[in-house]
Amino acid sequence: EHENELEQSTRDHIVRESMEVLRSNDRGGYTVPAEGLYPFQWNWDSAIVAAGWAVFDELRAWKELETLFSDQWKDGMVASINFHKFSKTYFPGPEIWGTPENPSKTSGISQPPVAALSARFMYEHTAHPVEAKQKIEDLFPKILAWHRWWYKARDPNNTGVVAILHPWESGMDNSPAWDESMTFPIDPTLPPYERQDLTHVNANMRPTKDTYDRYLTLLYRFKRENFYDPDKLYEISPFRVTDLCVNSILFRANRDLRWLALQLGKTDAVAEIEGWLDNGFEGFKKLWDEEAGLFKCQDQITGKLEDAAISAAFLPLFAGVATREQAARLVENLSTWLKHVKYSVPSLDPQDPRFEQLRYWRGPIWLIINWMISNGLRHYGYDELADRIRNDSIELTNKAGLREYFDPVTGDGAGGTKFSWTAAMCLAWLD
Ligand code: 9WN
Repeated sequence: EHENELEQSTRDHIVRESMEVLRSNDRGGYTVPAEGLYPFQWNWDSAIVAAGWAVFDELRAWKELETLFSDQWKDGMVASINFHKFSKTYFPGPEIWGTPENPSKTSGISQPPVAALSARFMYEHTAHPVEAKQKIEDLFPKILAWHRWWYKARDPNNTGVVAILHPWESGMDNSPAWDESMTFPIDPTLPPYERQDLTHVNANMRPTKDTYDRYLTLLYRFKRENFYDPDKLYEISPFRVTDLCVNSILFRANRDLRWLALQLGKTDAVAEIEGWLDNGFEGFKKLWDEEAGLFKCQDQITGKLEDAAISAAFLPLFAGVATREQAARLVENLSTWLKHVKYSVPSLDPQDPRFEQLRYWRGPIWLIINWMISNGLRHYGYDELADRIRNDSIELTNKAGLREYFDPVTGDGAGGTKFSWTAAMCLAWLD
């Protein structure tokens, strides 16, 4: 009894703190991921944060998505970063990206398309259905245009799965899944640059200099190529990978968009989205590694499956695209991983020699990925494992606070502090 009360008061404290983090990271219509470290509006962060706002301020939640789509490109792309106000605490900022469409106001690449998920979540949980329906009416064509962009710009050969052309597009920047595809030569004419991330967090928690040189090699190449013209980028990019994170989220987002289309009676759109789902189901088959019992990312240039087993291998459960048999193999693998670390879910198989418990997407736990995996496991009936991930996530935030990510071995917090999407997950998922 006493313990329950204690637990309740800790939970109340986290909820209050989470609301406080969103309020203090609010820059008027959009929320920054973390003060200083990430001073602009990031795409998938923002969509997740909208679900957090929805728990205590619906109007503000809709506003988050509206602001995100206010900088949508004419061709439908929604950029990874929207630079609403000037800041010099992040590199590369608008002066480096130099995109054409909204002069210097966004980056020139995209990020995992979470928006449809949040829009559905908000519509399903609304206390004001009439107003919410209007919001959905306005947002629907914009989200649809963004999904169309993914297929047109990033799957011109209609394989059912889309490419990312930069590791930043996956949201899992320095994942070992890109190691083999990030071996193209570094541009020898790369202008000298100064990283800002290292002024905020320890170097051992961030990507290396070599990795940053390659991020920038791609950026400058895309900028030279007729200012990020997506029709050209797909052909010329030395990095072209089928990413499990973007594709699982896109698949799930299509299911949610289809649901929204049904609410709005948009039958043409329903048929179009069903076409994407059917193709997507076929496309995912190529990403299954039967021997490993895992999904893998694929280098589209060499055709090889990437060897790294990463947390995104479990995201097809969240998408709902895995078969029952595949789900059973995934669960077997995940259970083995968890024998090697204290907390779930590490971003890389802890048995991989490249595993680093603190370096960003090469080992640490990210709460948003935990939410997706746990949600997927529950959908396939693996409640016990889903609960384990949820309980670990609660323990991590109780113990370490609303950090950017967490050490799977010690449970310590790492990266940025007062982190918006971690706060949003505490509000929308863990409470
Ligand atoms: C580059 C904001 C973003 C997240 C990404 C995460 C990190 C940026 C960076 O921070 O990426 O987009 O500079 O490290 O990898 O997933 O959206 O939280």
